[in-house]
Amino acid sequence: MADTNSAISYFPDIDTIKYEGIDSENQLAYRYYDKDQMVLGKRMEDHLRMAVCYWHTFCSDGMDIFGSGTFNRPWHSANNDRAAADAKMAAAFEFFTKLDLPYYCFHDVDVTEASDTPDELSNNLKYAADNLARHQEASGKKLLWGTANLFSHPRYAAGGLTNPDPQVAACAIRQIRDCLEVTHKLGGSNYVLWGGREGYDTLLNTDLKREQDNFGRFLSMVVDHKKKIGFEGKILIEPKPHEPMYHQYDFDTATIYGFLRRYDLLGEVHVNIEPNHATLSGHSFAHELATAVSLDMMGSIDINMGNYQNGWDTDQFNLDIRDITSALIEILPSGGLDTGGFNFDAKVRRQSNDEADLFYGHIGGVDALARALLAAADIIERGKIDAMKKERYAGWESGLGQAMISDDASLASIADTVASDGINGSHSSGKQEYLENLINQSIK
Ligand code: XLS
Ligand code: NI
Ligand code: NI
Repeated sequence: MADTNSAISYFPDIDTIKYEGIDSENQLAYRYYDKDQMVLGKRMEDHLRMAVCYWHTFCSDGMDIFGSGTFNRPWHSANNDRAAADAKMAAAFEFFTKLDLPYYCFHDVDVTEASDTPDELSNNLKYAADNLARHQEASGKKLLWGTANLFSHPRYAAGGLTNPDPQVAACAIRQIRDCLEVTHKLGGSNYVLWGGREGYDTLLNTDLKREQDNFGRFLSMVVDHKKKIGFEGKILIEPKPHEPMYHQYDFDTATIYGFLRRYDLLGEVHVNIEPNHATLSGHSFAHELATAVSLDMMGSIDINMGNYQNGWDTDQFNLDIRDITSALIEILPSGGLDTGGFNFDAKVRRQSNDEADLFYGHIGGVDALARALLAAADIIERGKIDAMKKERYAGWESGLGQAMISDDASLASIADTVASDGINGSHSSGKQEYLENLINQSIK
């Protein structure tokens, strides 16, 4: 059994990160994130519900496809055994505590030692879950979501739930069952499915209809199981258009809406949106959030950003305050994130091999979110964007607009109005530049 009160510190030179305000010169301090500050009637911490992810920060050794690891973390060891998993967990909870953020997220394989068989993974996950529960208890940290990794093991090369081989799909289902139950036991707020290999590399070997039908059927079973065990969190799908597969079925929020509708799962499954995945699918972060809100699908956010010059998932800490502000004004008016939160699905660069770099990365990401939250609140309180939108659509609230959307209206009745009333229509300004300026004015 792992000792959760271990005296070893993995970050001995770093104290708990505190709010010091914008004039601070301390690079290990927050300038904007003051967790108790009230914003739009809620504490900052409760608005943002920030989480640290296990995989990029504690599992990665900096390996990329051209070279091996560069990080040499003190909690890593050559063999991925139980002692290594225990050490990694101790480092992770020390880090969550020192950052003073409330949540974390994990994949089953992030928290367990290497497992050769599905059976071993189940047992190792049970052991890890007991340790996570003890760490949560000791630190007060909470689980934002758990997920099963159905993309790293070679058996999942052709997918998990959409695999052509039923035996592989059964292994995926077992992993999901186990991880969903562990997430429930740990009081998780959500359970995520990211279909990294649910898709195809070539249509020449792919039965698209069968794979999607299986995906829909098995996802319904996940929802049934969630209800059976009494898990009250949300089930979330994380859209991404491609990478690692050439095409992924969960392409974007709108595609997932069509899928859920087809398999009668609307209202049962929501989305976990990631800015870098949004841009890979040709959308902005704000577009994906606005779409999710309009379709009642909003779940949670994996906060990060891509590099504007290349076309892959670089998972950088999102420092683009304007981009985050534009996104936040899409979700705050409808009450914000509910069971969701902001999970830092972001990694430090391969050359950033000091443990302090992990802090710098997160501190930048936390402060960008806090600053954008303040800006978004200011925009909402000033009310000018909302007023402009209301005015723009005011015609639909009375007279002709109401008549056109009433049950008696038909194509012909509407068309005839134009001739009889001498309607000509007019073009009024969309005020785009005026609106864009308002965003910048609120960023302080
Ligand atoms: C990869 C995804 C992944 C999910 C969790 O691109 O973002 O990290 O969030 O499996
Ligand atoms: Ni993600
Ligand atoms: Ni990603």
